[in-house]
Amino acid sequence: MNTFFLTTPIYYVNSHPHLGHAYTTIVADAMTRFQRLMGRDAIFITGTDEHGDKIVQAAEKAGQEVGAFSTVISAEFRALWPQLNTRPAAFIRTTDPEHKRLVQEFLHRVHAAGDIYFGEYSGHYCYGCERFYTDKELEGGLCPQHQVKPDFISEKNYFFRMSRHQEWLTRHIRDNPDFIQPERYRTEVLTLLDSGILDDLCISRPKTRLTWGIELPFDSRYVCYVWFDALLSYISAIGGVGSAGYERYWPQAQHLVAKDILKPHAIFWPTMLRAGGVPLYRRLNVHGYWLTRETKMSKSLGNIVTPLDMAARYGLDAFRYFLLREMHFGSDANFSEEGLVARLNADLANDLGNLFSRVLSMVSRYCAGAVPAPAGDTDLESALKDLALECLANFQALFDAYRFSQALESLWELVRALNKYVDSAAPWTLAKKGDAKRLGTVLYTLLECMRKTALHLWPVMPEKAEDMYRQLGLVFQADTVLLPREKESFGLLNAGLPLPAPVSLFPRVD
Ligand code: ME8
Repeated sequence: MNTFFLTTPIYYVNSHPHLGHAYTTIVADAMTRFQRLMGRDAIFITGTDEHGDKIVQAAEKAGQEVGAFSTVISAEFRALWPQLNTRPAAFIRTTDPEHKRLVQEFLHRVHAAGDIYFGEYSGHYCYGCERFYTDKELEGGLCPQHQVKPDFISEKNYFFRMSRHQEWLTRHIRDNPDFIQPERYRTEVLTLLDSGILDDLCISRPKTRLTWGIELPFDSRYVCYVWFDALLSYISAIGGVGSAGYERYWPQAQHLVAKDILKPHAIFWPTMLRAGGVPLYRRLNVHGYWLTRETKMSKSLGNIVTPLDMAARYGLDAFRYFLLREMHFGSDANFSEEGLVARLNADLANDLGNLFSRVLSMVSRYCAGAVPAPAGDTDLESALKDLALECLANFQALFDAYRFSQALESLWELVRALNKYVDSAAPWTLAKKGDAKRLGTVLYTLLECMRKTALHLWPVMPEKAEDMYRQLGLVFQADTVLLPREKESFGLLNAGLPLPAPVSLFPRVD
């Protein structure tokens, strides 16, 4: 089946959505739109992660009951996505009853299969990370992530026999180079596995310490560890194991996360799936951090960028474009408003915006506002068309591989070539000479390449792409357009089509 299924992390409700969350969800949305244009039945899902100590503490700090607190923040995430023009097919909360049922069924299955045992454990527990640290892992006695002293806790708990899965998981990652991408994260996971330190995973918390969680089906004195609960949301969101949604989408499942949660996705999750008798996901895609002034953006550090402020100030699509263009998927990137404005002016106002306004105003002036008919290519057009097809083929291959920045760079190679072509073909001279045939060829070639450009930009800038289509006299219909043919042929734009009066698409920002 030609399906595509992508998940974002389900975000913790201990803090308000910020640029980091917006980036992952916008990437998921752009990728899903791209796959739809490639002809696939493509969806992405998102949601909120609501159980565990971290959320209880945030609710206490806010002076609210934890359930009510989670509902409010979860609703904030849910309301944000349409405002960023991202369209998840499902929004899952880990407090949803169907999700709880799935987690309990899954725990029951793994327990019955003998992969869960009861044992004593002591260690340094960091509430921020929701995990135990060994002496060796601490840095100067502090949690390496949060730089706080963990509590030393000793208690009886349930453990998942994760260590027994080390061998096949290592083999699976070795044999399937695509399983974890980009390569550096695959290497990181293999290095971790090769060091042979895969422990069993503590998957319970005694209710004496934490009640805000899903009760273990085989011991009502305990709730489930938040990660064992959260990861299963990827399956409950599509209806649970065996459902129609599961049959349709799970075989193509891909995950999208930042590097902070590489280990749970690369190690906990595949071993959980194997233990529960569920086929593994296909691919884990890992991106880097957005930094502000060289440090990771996070609520505790107080250097948050609010996505809606940026969208309101510079336009949503310009913001989406910036995020995908600026970050090389896999590496960290710096966020600054100066950087955003510079890109907006250079790429959007100058390169793309100028191309549209120059060409459209010439069509309006020289061709009575209708798409002219082409009449035979010269070497100039042949070279331009070769370049266009090459750029579009590159764009498609790179975008499909999550290399968004390079994909857009490739598309801009075309945009810049089109601007150069305007200069060298000089339609104004042809108009003055009364060479209607050549003028028709030049302007038609430009309009057709602009249509292709707009179409390829739709995943990243949906509203602007639709505006561009309107400017070209067309109505954008995502479900009827397929990208593959666009890198092979020209001429889908019909001559004679009347165009509306040109408007400025990307005004400069000062
Ligand atoms: O980890 N740069 O939730 P979370 C880039 N609930 N991306 C960032 C970012 C930054 N500075 N900050 C956050 C959790 N993100 C768990 C996930 S999944 C079963 C459970 C994005 O709210 C990025 O996608 O801490 C990162 O992986 C995620 O938010 C972490 O969100």
